[in-house]
Amino acid sequence: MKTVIVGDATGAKIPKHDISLRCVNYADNSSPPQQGLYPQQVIDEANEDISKFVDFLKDENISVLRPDATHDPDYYKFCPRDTVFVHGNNVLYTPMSLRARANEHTAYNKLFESYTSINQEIVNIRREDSLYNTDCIGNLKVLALNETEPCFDAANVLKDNDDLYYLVSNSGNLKGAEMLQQFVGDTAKVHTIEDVYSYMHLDSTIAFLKEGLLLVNPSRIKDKKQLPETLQNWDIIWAPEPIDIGHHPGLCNSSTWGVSLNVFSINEKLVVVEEHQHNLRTELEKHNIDCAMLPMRQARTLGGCFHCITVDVERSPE
Ligand code: DAV
Repeated sequence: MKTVIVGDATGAKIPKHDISLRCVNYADNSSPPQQGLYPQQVIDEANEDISKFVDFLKDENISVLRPDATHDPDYYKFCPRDTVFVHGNNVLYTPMSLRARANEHTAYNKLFESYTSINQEIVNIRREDSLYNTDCIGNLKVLALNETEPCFDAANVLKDNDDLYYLVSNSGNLKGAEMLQQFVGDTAKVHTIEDVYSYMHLDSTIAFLKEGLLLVNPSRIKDKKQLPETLQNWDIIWAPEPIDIGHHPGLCNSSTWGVSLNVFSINEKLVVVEEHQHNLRTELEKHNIDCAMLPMRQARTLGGCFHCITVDVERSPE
């Protein structure tokens, strides 16, 4: 049985405006919205949809861990995938790109206390102004992070057993990939993916469905050759155009792909998909993958659908 962490929208905030928020989240030249809690309706709807998802996981005999209820986040605890990287018995709280997320690991680290064999490591970095390159604002070709120190969100990484795929983007620099390689040592190989997508995270660009089968975003990857060599002989499902579910007015942290491609795989034959993505469902069913269609109404507002709001701990409690 698998164990999964599922995020919580309680206390989700637009943080204090600073150079990190401007460069990492708003490099597309839109301005950050006013600092403060997300509207209560956004938080309530997100938590209602999360409850349905949690019930579904429990019905599938999956144990669900939730973030520390007493933790009041500076940003949020909605997307544990962004923060927590699990590899075997090792948990790495990555050196995240936003200053407001520097302490986000405190929402999760108690969850692993009962796993005596799990080793947790927190990477602290300085996040000085020199880490951020303001030339990225309005210019996709310039990335937000300089190479002054390793910096990456855990969601810049996807795992296929001992091959780790790392997106170099506004939320992950090359030094971060080197640090990740050092962390896993010779137990795994880090493959970088570059010049594919400048913004946040890898999980709206590719999704692993099963060994040898990949779901790929054709608006970002036009040719297999843009993938690391180890993935070039895989079968690819080119994802159909997403259905836009919209977002709260003035508050948007995700493209439409961040909803549709952001599927959560229960096993090789079953994935959780946002309930409006019927074209995607048709494609997946052609490959004998069933889709549980569930709501996540605030996925674009808060910047996360079923993959982002989870982390597979990949082991049973002892
Ligand atoms: O496509 O806007 C959404 C964030 C995924 N963690 C996108 C990325």
